[in-house]
Amino acid sequence: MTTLPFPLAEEPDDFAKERGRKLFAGPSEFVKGVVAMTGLPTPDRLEVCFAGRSNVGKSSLINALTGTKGLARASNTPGRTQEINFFTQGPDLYLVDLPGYGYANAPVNVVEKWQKLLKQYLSGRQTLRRAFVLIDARHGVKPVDAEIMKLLDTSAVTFQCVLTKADKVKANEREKVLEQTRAALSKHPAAFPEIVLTSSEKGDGIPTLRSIIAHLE
Ligand SMILES: Nc1nc2c(ncn2[C@@H]2O[C@H](COP(=O)(O)OP(=O)(O)OP(=O)(O)O)[C@@H](O)[C@H]2O)c(=O)[nH]1
Ligand SMILES: [Mg+2]
Repeated sequence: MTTLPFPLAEEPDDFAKERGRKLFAGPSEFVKGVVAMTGLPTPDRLEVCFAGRSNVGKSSLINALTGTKGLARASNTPGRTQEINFFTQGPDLYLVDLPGYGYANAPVNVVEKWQKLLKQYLSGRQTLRRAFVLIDARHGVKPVDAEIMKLLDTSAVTFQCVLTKADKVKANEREKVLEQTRAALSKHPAAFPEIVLTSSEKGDGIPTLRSIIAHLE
């Protein structure tokens, strides 16, 4: 039997799951939205960020992880989250909601400004332990996603692929997307070798992702 590269992350055992649950049982709060590196909060705790195309479900995932509806604004209007938004999770963690990329109607100067800020953030944030790159489980890795992964390869941080909206795909479609995603990830040295399948709507994969975050050091 051959082992597939980039397997789906397994469900954590009870102990690991409990650690994740505990971390996210604490309060979460919006800290600030940032448009320039100078505005970043003091890097005094561990940090993880969520990147992905507009509408992929970044804000919804943060809401699901924290169990706080409406903490990160989720909407039907792509491109709504324009700033780097910082949230605390308990006293020791920042969750960072990055602006969505690949928004077709964004003016060129806006895109350039955003890319510059993202680059600076990803390469210059010492406390950033992992970047989660969200990919729509219906669509797989698009060229804009591959661009971001390339950028992550050159920054110091490991990225992990999270498939979103699992509730919207049938099993056979899911396998196809997984295959495509694995092929795309295998081109990126900074990719963490496990994929997390999630549904913010149904809660699939949320305890797993909580546990992954709780075990980062
Ligand atoms: N069915 C389903 N819908 C979801 C899921 N996650 C997000 N959505 C929907 O997808 C849309 C976009 O979600 P957001 O969380 O706002 O996406 P985003 O990535 O933060 O978007 P931007 O901030 O514009 O970059 C919303 O209508 C959500 O309700 C999911 O797991 N399942
Ligand atoms: Mg958002």
